Amino acid sequence: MKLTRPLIVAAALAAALAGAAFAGVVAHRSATAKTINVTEKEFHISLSPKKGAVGPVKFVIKNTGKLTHALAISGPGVKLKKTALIKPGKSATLAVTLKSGTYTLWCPVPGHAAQGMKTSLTVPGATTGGSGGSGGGTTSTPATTTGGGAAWA
Ligand SMILES: [Cu+2]
Repeated sequence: MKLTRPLIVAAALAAALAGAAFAGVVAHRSATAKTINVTEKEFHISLSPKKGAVGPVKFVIKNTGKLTHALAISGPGVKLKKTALIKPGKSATLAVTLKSGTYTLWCPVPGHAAQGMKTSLTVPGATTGGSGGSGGGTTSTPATTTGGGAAWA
């Protein structure tokens, strides 16, 4: 069976190339995607862990309910991302790059969010690679009034 060998090598090479391409897309830099598990049922969404981290994140959404659900997310840098409908017992994944701030997650199936399928995910500021990060913004120093009105004399 010498003939099958080149085929196997070719297949392995193709798989390696595909793997490298996939890694390149997902990893971007050196950060590896963390996983946040999302469980959906009537009518509740639970997250594990409950806090996110800055960087690429893979949401793994499992529908443990009896109805079809889905997951939508919006927040800093994410206008709107959502899964297709997830049938009972099925799961889906959603890749999102998180920034610090608060994200809203909800079930986009009409009526479900209103019944409780809505939650939020807090992402604390990055502790590594200080690109701006925390602070700034609200430093509204009140106009220095030292010296009082003496200048008006
Ligand atoms: Cu739902």
